[in-house]
Amino acid sequence: MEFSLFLGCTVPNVYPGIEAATRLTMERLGVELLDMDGASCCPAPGAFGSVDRSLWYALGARNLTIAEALEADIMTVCSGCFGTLFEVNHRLKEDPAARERVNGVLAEVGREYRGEREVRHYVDVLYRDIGVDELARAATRPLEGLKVAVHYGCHLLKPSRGRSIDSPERPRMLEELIRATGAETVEYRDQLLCCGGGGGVRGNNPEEAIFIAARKLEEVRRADADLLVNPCSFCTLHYDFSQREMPGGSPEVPIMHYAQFLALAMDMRPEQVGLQYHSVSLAEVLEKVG
Ligand code: 9S8
Ligand code: 9S8
Ligand code: COM
Repeated sequence: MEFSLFLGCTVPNVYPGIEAATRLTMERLGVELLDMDGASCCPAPGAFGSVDRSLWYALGARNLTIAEALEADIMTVCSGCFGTLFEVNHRLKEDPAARERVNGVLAEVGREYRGEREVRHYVDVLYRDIGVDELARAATRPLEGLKVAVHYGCHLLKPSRGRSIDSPERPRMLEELIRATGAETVEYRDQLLCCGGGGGVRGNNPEEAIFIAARKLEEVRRADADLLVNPCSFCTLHYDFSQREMPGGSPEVPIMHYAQFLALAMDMRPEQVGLQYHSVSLAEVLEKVG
């Protein structure tokens, strides 16, 4: 199995640990990741997609042509990047007129979108291609005793048209992926709500974005979880950073991307996957798993 690894902006700029975790876990599972030289911002679904659709299509399609040249489907570790690249790919495959317009723009830079590749998310590849049984075998350091709250975010499962990853309203995949590592999952109120930061809200209306994150994290605290695990680099950023920005004080919920969590379960060291750089300390969580 091989994929073109699409990193987006948040991972290389803020969380190189998520990149390391992605590469280390996939290597352990025998999946090869190819570098997408020359890739740009996906571009972000909220910030670009809702402002200028033709720019969104053209830049998204340009990134897709890099994977076409590598002859390998894309894998993303950010749900926003997944949302953009999946939607652009899906729409351009279905709509010949849109494809022709986009190819007119791409011709100016000597590229052509051909619709030959699929776009996948890291957790979807783990869940549907590798499978929880194989993951449980690969988890050589079971994370028993940890109580984990999961956050799905918006762009992984929605809009559900064209996606067949999991139920958009009653998903179970992240819970199953967590349990494969030996950890427990806990439910909390408003679990499927946005982290508050996506859709350009963190940039444009930070007070509201922080208010929503605080509300969700208080529920996570109330459910007695040790940490929150999620599949998106941007949700990770918003939850982790905004706890330093909450006017009423922070609920101090440690945050991890699923790739980092899986890396720990595969017996990798916390510093190998950048956990020492998170703004809410993971020390207690790490102590618990020994
Ligand atoms: S790229 Fe530029 S801003 Fe971001 S991280 Fe995910 S969404 Fe795509
Ligand atoms: S960031 Fe990641 S996927 Fe999103 S739009 Fe609502 S939730 Fe957080
Ligand atoms: C969120 C990306 S992952 S965006 O803010 O909705 O564009």
